[in-house]
Amino acid sequence: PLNTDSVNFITIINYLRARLPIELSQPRVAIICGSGLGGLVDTIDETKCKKVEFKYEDIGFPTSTVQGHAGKLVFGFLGKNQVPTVCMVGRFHFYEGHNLKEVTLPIRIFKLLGVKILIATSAAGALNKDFQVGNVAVLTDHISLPGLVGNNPLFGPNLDKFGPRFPPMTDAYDYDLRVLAFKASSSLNFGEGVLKEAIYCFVGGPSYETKAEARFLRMVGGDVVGMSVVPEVIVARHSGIRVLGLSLVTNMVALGKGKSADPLARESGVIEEPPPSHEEVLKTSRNRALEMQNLVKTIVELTETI
Ligand code: CYT
Repeated sequence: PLNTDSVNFITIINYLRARLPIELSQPRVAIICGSGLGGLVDTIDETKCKKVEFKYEDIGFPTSTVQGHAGKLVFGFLGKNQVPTVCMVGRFHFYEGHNLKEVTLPIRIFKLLGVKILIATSAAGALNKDFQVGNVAVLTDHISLPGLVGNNPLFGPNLDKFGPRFPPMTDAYDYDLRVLAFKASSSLNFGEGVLKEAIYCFVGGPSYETKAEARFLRMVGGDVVGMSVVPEVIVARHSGIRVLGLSLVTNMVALGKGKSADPLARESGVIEEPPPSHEEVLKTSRNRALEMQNLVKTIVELTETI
């Protein structure tokens, strides 16, 4: 198991600082590149300073096991106004078997590096029928199913240096950053309704939701469902990092009851979304990769204004 103690944070920080040029050693923005957003690091502006990459295995990070999720940390200047940024290309998921301290280790590192804003991107399935594949969910709130029953990344002794024992999660998703997301979308001519404010349900995975589970999540107010984002957001908020959550809708989640085998049962509607597949998720991510890149980059540029 990985060492997620504070001493190890310092080891990692020292390793990074020793290899980063001074201009990049205090990034203002951290971006978690979910499925399909890895290409963002190819748009880093290298006129002022070359980007610096670290493979996760070289810096004592956990290593990612999911297909479509490479593993590296990339430091560089993003956008026309050269915002110092660190990008996580590939993240860690609870379902891979990492504990939540491992999943969120990078966020602690970001805090120690001086990061002020976290942009957490991901893929998600839509529970809300008003959403469409290709929409971008701008997270307004979350429901952490694992968290409600004891799987919270802050479980255990509190790290007082980072934040309080009982941090509030009301308004975890920063209003000003959400405004910037909508500004960026209109300046890129995304069209009305492409961005959708949404409540994100975090589930453990790796199996996708059943239809009954999906109806349950919809009933309690979820708009999208996914297997990431929330642990990182909780740890970021604990230490006062401002958070923007963006989830690309990669599939519509099946919510119907399906066909009944009981001859006495009233026939129920059988028109339904197909079961989700990782291929579908990756395909949508690939199709929308450029839009997501441009959106995130434009938001990063605008962070100068808040
Ligand atoms: N889709 C997704 N559930 C889904 O249906 N990307 C995550 C979880």
